[in-house]
Parts: sequence; structure tokens; C-alpha cells
Amino acid sequence: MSKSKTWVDRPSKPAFTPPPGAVDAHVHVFGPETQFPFSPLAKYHPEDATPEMLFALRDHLGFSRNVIVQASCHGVDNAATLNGIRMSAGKARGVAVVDPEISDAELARLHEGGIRGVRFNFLKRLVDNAPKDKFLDIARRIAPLGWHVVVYFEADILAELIPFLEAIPTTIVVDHMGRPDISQGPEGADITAFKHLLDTHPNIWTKVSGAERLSVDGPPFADFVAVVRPIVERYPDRVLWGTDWPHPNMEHRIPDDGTLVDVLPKIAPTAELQRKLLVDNPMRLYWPEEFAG
Ligand code: 0GY
Repeated sequence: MSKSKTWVDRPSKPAFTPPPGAVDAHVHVFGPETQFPFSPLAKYHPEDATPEMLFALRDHLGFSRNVIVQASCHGVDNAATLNGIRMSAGKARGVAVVDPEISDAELARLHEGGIRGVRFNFLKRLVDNAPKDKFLDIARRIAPLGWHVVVYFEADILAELIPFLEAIPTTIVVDHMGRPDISQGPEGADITAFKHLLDTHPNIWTKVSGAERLSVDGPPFADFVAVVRPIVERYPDRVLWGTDWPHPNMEHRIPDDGTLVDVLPKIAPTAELQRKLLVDNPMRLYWPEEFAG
């Protein structure tokens, strides 16, 4: 497998200034491979995307904090994610991917290291197995820690996933809105089914991220904005946003992170919506002890 590089080295400076304390709530770190080798089961082999690079990007884009999500290429070894959190000096927390056999002591160690959630990945191109029964065991075990569950799936399996989602006892965050087909438009079947899920399950939140993955038109992502702005307006207290740097698997459509940040005032057009999306909601989930809202 040849190494993939999926980010631009010098992203543009966004015109939009995120509010003070803004959290980029969906990023990854890769490696450094010499210290933190990739999983033998990894479906892609990226170049190193280190914590130092992540923090430089955070500062360049005008963000204050990050949520580092364990990427599938590191399997269930969260050492690279924990290293990124440690190096952030309190400015990052994380979401882990764990083995169903994980011990309570190891869960406690992850909590100590800044992990506040677990991710269940259902994308066949990223993982070999997505065992719902084992995921539910994990969800029940992390609930007492005050963690939440992050779920990544595509729109075609939403209906079959509903009983599984309903059995999860914690807050659930859906990555990239469950990847709706944006070309269907704001009233399309995929996003309508997703809105129904949010309407009927108040514990389900979503990341309104992924413009670069979901847009058919490309920058400045007008098709994405048309579908996603109504989501932010309808569920202002249950949305998160992240750049998704270093954009795994996007080698053929590498986004400019500055351009992605400039989508924010279009999907969250008021200062209040921006503050909820970028500060209050992620703080409530990842730094609840600091959140006084
Ligand atoms: C994302 C999306 C992707 C990859 C991963 O864990 C991962 O490898 O999440 C993807 O390829 O769609 O959100 O980072």
C-alpha cells in the first residue's frame, strides 16, 4: 500500500473568525508511524499527520481546542490519539475505538488520558467487522463514565440501524449526518429520514461536517449549505462541527481547510448559532466540568 497524503500544507486563512473558545470537534492524528505504527488491518496507509501539525492548523484557523477521533488506520490501539491529547496541554480531548474485551482498568486509563467517547464505525471500506452486539456491550460499559457514542455510517443503512441506536443508553453523535446523498437536496429522502431520527430521539446529536466528502458541486459547497443549514437551525443544541483534518481517503479531492471554515457562517448564520455549534455544544460534551452555560 503506498502512503497517502490527504491535506494541504498551507491552507488559506479563512475570512470567518470562529468565536472565542471554538472547538474543531472532528480531527485525527496519524502516527508518527515510527512511534505509533498503523494497524495491520488498516485499509489505508497515510503519511504522518502529527499533533504539532494539528496544533499549527488549529491556531492558523482561529480555533482554541480539538477533539481527536481515533482513525481506523490505528485500529484499537489509541496510543497516537492519547499522545495528541497529552501534547495539547489540555486543549484536546478524544474519542477512542476499543476492543470489546477491554478491561475496566484500561477504560479508566483512557478516561484519565482525556477520552470522552467511543466510536463505532460501520463503513465497510474502513473496517472488516461492525458487531452490533459487542458495540452494545461497550456502550453499556462506558455509560457510567459519562462518555458518549460516536457512530459513523452511510445513509443506506440508517433504517436497519435504528433498533441498535435505540439500545444505546448514552448520548449518540452521528458523524457527517450519516452521509446523506446531498444531491437529493434539502427535502431529499436521505436527509428527511435523518431529520426524522433526530426529531424522535433527543439523545442523538450530529456533526454537520463533511462538506468536502458530501458535496457534489465542490467549493464553496452551496449544495451542502442548502441541506445543512436547516439542520443547524432546527437542532441548534445538538450539532458539532469539525474540519476532519487530515481528511483520510480524500487524496483525489483534498480540501483547503480555510475554505471549509468559511462554510461555517453559511450553515450557522447567526452569532448565537455559531457559538452553540462551535463552543457550547462541544464544551458540554467534552469539557463539561468547564462548561457553565
Ligand atoms: C472521517 C472519515 C473517514 C475515515 C475515518 O477512521 C477513519 O479512518 O473516519 C472516511 O474515510 O470517510 O470522518 O475521518
